Amino acid sequence: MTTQGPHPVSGTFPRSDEEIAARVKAMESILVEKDLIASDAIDYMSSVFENELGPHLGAKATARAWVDPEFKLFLLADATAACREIDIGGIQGEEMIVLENTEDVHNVVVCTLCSCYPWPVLGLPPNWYKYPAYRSRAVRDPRGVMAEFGFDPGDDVEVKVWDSSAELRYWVLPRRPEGTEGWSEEELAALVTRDSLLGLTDAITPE
Ligand SMILES: [Co+2]
Repeated sequence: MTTQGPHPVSGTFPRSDEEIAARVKAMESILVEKDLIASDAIDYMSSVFENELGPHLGAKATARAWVDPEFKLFLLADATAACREIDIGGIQGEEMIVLENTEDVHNVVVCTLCSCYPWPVLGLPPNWYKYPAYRSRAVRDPRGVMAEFGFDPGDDVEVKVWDSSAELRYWVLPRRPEGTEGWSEEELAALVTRDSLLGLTDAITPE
């Protein structure tokens, strides 16, 4: 997705990846130079966000819910506690709510105000999640946004849009794809994408 227009708060336009990388590098140099942060701390944080947090953890929790009805109930009742039970949790995931997609209801997640996102299960948000175009259109025209992701939930399915905040961060439990009876948790987890955990698509249906 692309976006037009300046950011409503900062007034600046989204920048190129190269420009963002240069600005981050400059800020990092200043923080290290002023002794505000050690460079190994920055390396550690980067490595956590690149290698440890991410949609593979949301996929793991989803696959567990698909094979374990008790865990699924726990996840829907108290996502933060259920995730903690399988060693998933941390900053920006203190209050998570999981929304179950069904035959009749398809849920979509957005943060209309900024970019609140459940880091422990999804990692950092993609750039488009932060852009005004997504934040407004996900509310006004969720079916149109899903169509851009190549997905159509079907006319007889109710679409609900959920607005995350700093206090509450939503994510979606996609429907278990047909044709996956008897699959292992690892095999099932491979069908769960980031976009499906945001409700923009379904999980992948195997051939
Ligand atoms: Co936000």
